[in-house]
Amino acid sequence: MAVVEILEFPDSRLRTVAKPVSKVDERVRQIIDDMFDTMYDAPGIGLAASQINVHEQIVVIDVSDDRSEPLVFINPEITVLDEETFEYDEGCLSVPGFYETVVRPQHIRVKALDRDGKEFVMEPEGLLAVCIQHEKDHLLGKLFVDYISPLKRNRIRGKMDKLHKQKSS
Ligand code: QAP
Ligand code: CO
Repeated sequence: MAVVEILEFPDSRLRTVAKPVSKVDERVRQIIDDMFDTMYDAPGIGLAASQINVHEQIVVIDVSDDRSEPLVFINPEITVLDEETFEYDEGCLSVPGFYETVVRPQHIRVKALDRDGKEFVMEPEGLLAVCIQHEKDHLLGKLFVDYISPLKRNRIRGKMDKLHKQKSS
């Protein structure tokens, strides 16, 4: 069991674009295990490897109430199926304490590899569809606060900077 440190906004390392995983082996499965330990400990519903300073395309998610449905997405590819959108008050383990409404496509298809390196396709709905898009953004160096107004984003940055200064003094 390894709970690891989660990078927090506005850490510039969160802006790194993740590389695809070329081989799903024991090394990758170790990263996945650390990610689940860290996400369940937080607790959170989704975590991208970028958030633990591993810049490879790995996402873990569990949106179930009893934390019994772990999902792994390696090298996830998202296609938008239609024009419909969905609004959700999103949060992020890298921006703790802040929630903002984000509008995203509602109907998507996701193609990815599982923890055995086997390809699968799913058409997620509701919170799971939101969460996968949020986590895929992390792999691209993007955060949910990028979708809100610069004024709100700068306010959050100011508060996070203050928190980080308090922690380090
Ligand atoms: C991403 O976020 C997500 O502020 C996953 O104090 C969130 O697990 C996708 C968390 C909402 C879609 C909708 C946030 C924990 C967890 C906090 C999370 C906090 C403690 C966030
Ligand atoms: Co996040």
